[in-house]
Amino acid sequence: MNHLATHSAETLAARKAYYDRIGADSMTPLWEVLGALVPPEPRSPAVPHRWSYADVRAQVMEAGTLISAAEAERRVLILENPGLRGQSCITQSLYAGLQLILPGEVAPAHRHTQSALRLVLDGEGAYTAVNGERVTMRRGDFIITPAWTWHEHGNLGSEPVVWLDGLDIPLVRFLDAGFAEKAGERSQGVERPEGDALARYGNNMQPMDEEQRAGDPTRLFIYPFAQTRAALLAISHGMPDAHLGFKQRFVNPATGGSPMPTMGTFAQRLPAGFSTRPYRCTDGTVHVCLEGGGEAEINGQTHGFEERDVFVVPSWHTLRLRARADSILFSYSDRPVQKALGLWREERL
Ligand code: 1HN
Repeated sequence: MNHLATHSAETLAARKAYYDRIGADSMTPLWEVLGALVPPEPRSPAVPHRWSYADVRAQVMEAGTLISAAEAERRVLILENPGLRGQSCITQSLYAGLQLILPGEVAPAHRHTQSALRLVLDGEGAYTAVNGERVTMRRGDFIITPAWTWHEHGNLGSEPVVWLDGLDIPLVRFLDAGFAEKAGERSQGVERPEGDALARYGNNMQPMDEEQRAGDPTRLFIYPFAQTRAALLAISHGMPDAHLGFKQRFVNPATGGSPMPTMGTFAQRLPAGFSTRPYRCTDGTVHVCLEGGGEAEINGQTHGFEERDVFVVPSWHTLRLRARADSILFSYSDRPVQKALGLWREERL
């Protein structure tokens, strides 16, 4: 709409009457909404936000007194973006939640077309099982549940275990492409010993008779933090990238592509005292501080973060990170989707 034009009350009334009439036939004029439909640059309704782990932990523990993992199916507190309340979203395309499993509990097996990642934050003794293989969850481990794989969780230890779930729920919902199924039995059978997938797919080798296509999810479903951390430390010589520090993307080792087609995953080391130059990109990104702490300046507003805190940087918001101590951050976004569609952009300021 041309806001500079002045119109008589008569013209405006005639238009309004016309809009009402066509509205009754499920039509609406483009010229009233064109600017909002194709803005000059991304204007996300999502807002920057940080969740303090100390606060969330207390609240998820309280949930542990109110409902069992079995009754809840998954006992999770969703981290809802304050700009998108009621939509189970942390960005327009992504979901995040903190899941609690208490000693002796089982979260029963199911599968869905949504892909999931787990980032273990707190406690020891839990496992997750993916397609018949269990993996012990250790702090900082990054574990994947590819689309349509059976998965369940259990806690065989003596302490509560908490991890972050990252899923492509809002994206799949947007596409109306979601299916889900519950397993009849509570627990899937164990078909292979622990460590099988890591040995088979995580050692620069592949089985002779398996071909993976670009975009296929990884069969390596655990990226142990011990390895990620050692790799980040080993590359931390010389100058860090001015905008990213020492940052690596996780890959499906069979294809070089993202471990999951819908979510890109990253690990980053920032030496103590290091500040990144301002950076923005079109993929709204969820960050988790695994070690250290510092500050995220997002569009000029400062959000402090400590170990295990989660913060979200919406699309096209300018980010500067400052590390107070040697820090390791994990992050995830919808970057592979945007890249596949030719939409992804970044700007190094
Ligand atoms: C799910 O399957 C899990 O398996 C966690 O632990 C969170 C959120 C929405 C839909 C499915 C899990 C989920 C979820």
